[in-house]
Amino acid sequence: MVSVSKRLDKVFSASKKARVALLINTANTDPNFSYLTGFTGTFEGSLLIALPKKEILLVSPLEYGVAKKMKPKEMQIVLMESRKKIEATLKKYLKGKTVGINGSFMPFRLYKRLKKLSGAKRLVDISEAFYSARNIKDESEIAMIRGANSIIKRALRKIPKYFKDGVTEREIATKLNELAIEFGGDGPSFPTIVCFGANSAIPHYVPADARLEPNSFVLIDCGTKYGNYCSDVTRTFIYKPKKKSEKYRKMMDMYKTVKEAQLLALKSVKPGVKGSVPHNIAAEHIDKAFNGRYKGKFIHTLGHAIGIEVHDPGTGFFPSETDKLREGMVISDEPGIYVNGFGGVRIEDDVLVTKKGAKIL
Ligand SMILES: [Mn+2]
Repeated sequence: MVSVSKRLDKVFSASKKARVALLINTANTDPNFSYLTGFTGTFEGSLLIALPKKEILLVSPLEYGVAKKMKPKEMQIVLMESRKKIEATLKKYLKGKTVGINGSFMPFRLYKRLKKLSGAKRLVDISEAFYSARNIKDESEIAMIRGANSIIKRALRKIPKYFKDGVTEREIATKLNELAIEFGGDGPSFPTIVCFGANSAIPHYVPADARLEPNSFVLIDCGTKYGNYCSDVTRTFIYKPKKKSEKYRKMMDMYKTVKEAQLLALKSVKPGVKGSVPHNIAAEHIDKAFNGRYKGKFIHTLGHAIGIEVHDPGTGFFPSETDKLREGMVISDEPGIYVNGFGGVRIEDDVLVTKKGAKIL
């Protein structure tokens, strides 16, 4: 069960600037709206007034029924029947006040309109307070991320059944998305990446019409949404390996090196350790392997926070990260080696920081 009171506490204790917040959804849902309501679904145009102990949701007739049914106990629902009613409600809570908004999401056009309509003294960006609240996941968030992981991993275990000579990257990507939905996912958390052969050397490749050939890499980076939360997992396969070939041996050298880097990084994760440490351990391992054969071939950072957004605005495993790891953070552990013209290997799991160390979700 989502504890909205605890989330409100976390946000307002991190916000020095405002004691009331106003969030609005556009065609997209503000991630912080999801955080403070626990609602899944769009709620387009809905306005949320958040106070330290309660919330007022202004909702259109379209979603009034759903909101009534799903609402947390701290929430009062107001139907947006007319402009007058909206204005009166906004004024009641916001007039003359300093009001916190999510500056990372609210369009400037709406900002101006809402400032006028609410009579607020000023609107200030408190997105940092939301980021700091969302950086440490609560139990229900961890349960959702775990669910999103188990669904996508089940799809990834099944996908090799569909590998065959001549199948295209697009076909495999489509199948993967289908499997994730079949297993309970709410849709991809980002466009699925499938790359065959040398295409796997491009980390953010877009699947196209390349056809699968024996003895080549299949790299799949994918995730699903589950109850507002994301997973982000990468697996690299070798299709129909020719075990005596030179190419196979080279592919396996890369694979082993990446797997070792991932595990070494994982072992270093515990509360109190700087976020840069796991990255540096993985990078150093890759740079030194096989007498420097892969030096400089790990071309991205080791990991980013995961939550409502697939790249959540939290502490990560970056060389420049000075934050210390804390219990309840969820961060990806995704080293890779990319050799242009030959191929790439990336292995990615989502990791929960616990008292005892890292736990793969
Ligand atoms: Mn990732």
